[in-house]
Amino acid sequence: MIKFFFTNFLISLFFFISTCVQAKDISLDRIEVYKTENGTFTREVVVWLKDANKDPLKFGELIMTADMPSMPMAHRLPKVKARPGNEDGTYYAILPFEMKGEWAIKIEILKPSPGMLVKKIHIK
Ligand SMILES: [Cu+2]
Repeated sequence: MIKFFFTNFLISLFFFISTCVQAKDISLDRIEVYKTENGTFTREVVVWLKDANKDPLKFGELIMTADMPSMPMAHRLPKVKARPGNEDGTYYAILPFEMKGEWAIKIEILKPSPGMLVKKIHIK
């Protein structure tokens, strides 16, 4: 009887964990753009990501890039792997924007579940 309950518990736990991992609702809580020492329009982009439970997204793997909505195909920024910051849920990437104006930041989530977030920002 105990074994039966234990097995049942393990099965429920497994389903609970797998549902959590597969949840796709990772959200962008905040984005900040900081000047750097390199190129005129090179900026450090910091994002605050939240998981499905609205907690800071830990152990995420993501790639960031950007383009200008007003100039399709004109720019080809590299795809930069973001590094996690000290604060939970923060990820950093340095992007070499090429001019002033409105840019769309594309955040491609690789882990915990694939997804794409896009946020428009202004480079001054
Ligand atoms: Cu442009």
